Amino acid sequence: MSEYQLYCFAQSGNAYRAALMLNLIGADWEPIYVDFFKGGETRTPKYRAEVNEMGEVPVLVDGAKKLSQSAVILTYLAERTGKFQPDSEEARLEALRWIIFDNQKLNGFLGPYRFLKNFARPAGDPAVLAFLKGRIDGYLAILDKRLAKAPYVLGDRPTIADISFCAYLYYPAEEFGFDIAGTHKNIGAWLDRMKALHGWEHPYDLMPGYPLNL
Ligand SMILES: N[C@@H](CCC(=O)N[C@@H](CS)C(=O)NCC(=O)O)C(=O)O
Repeated sequence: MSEYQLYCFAQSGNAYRAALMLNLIGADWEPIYVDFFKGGETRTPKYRAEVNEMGEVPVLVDGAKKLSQSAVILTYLAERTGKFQPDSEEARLEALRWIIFDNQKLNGFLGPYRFLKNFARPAGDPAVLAFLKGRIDGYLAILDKRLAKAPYVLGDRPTIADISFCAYLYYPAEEFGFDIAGTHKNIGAWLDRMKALHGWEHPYDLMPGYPLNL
């Protein structure tokens, strides 16, 4: 058995953060497929009792330990391996500041936007989508401005803050109806830099469940 197991599915950008980190650090890991769409697995009493009481992916299994929340998983793996770890206490707090912004704001809005547009039945209300899109545009501008200053979120080298921000940003532009990399040149160049890292893989290749058969 691999050293780590990750509960995940291909369409989850939240899970992609953890899967990407595992691949970038060269960890020995395997995915455990969670049937979110058809089986509603995250909402079953069994999943909540045995895997994650919060009813979410990703969940990282390391022996007897089970960790959820991608920010916790990224922090755990960075502390264990020293890889993608910010290099001072000040930098660690700065990374945490951006990771919380990412979780709550940028990818916190992009995830539901993409879900409502592609997967929700009935499809998302246009007024809700317009509200989310307005917020997303504002958050993308903040990240784009930040990345105008340095190649990575915290400076000259990639850290867990960068990996967190990758969550939904490599999914196809058609799934959003707008082209993030094409319209935000600093984000586009940064996504190319992240993609060039050894071990990078696209979420649809890294996690099971694509294509989706609904
Ligand atoms: N802040 C969490 C968000 C996790 C999350 O929302 N995961 C979604 C999938 S993308 C989920 O498992 N949802 C379960 C449900 O709605 O039942 C993280 O970063 O790990």
